[in-house]
Amino acid sequence: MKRFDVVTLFPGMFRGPLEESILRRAQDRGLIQVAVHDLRAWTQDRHHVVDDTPYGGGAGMVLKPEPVFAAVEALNAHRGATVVLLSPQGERFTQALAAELAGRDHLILVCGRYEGFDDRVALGLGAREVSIGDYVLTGGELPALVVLDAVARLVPGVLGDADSARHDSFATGLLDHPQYTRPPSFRGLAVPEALLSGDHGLIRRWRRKEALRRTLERRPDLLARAALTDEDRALLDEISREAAAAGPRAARSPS
Ligand code: JCZ
Repeated sequence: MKRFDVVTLFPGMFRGPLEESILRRAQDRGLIQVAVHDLRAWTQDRHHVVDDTPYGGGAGMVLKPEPVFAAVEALNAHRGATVVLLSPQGERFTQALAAELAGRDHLILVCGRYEGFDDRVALGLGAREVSIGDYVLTGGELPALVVLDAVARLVPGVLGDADSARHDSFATGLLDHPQYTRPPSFRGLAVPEALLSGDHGLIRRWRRKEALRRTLERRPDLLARAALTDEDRALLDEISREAAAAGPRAARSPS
């Protein structure tokens, strides 16, 4: 059983996502345990104050360290948890980090608000600061859900056979190949012939080639790091020869 504790000023933001679909089923089956805690429960004063003005002046408010320490220390009485603070200043969340966190028994995800945490929180709690991407959100709640979802689906048994049989895009290092389902022609657009051929060797090769093509076009950064086979290099050669033959202005889009 993997345990997730979430500390937030807005517990209501977690209800929907945790009560649907795969995360709901994983909890029902006892594969993961998720508890969402209101940070205000760890304040001591009558008005449950969690924020204060920043030293040095300026706009906005900073989360006070005391309630965050009290929450994490209460939830981590046995000292074995990995503490994650969601913050735009954190290390980038990747599939590799999701896999690393999936190996831990207990994660405490702490969601910031306002201008973020007092900087002594990360150091004092030995916490990892994590960012889900280079855009600014209103708080750490949606990032915490992203991390929880990405980690939970890696816990053995959480994905059904149908889901887990499927190779993961970022685990293989390439984007996925295009997918199609019925009908074979839709609004004048045909399903690629190879997929209708019933020839499994042809289908496998077509999929690998289209995965490489997409990755080359959309995420050349991923392609540069991917472990490519000799066949992959031959397929990429085909792709660049096709592109050259089609002419410099030919793009694979309707425009
Ligand atoms: C607290 N604003 C915590 C994280 N990747 C990412 N983008 N934005 C955040 C984030 C924003 C926040 C807080 C106040 C995380």
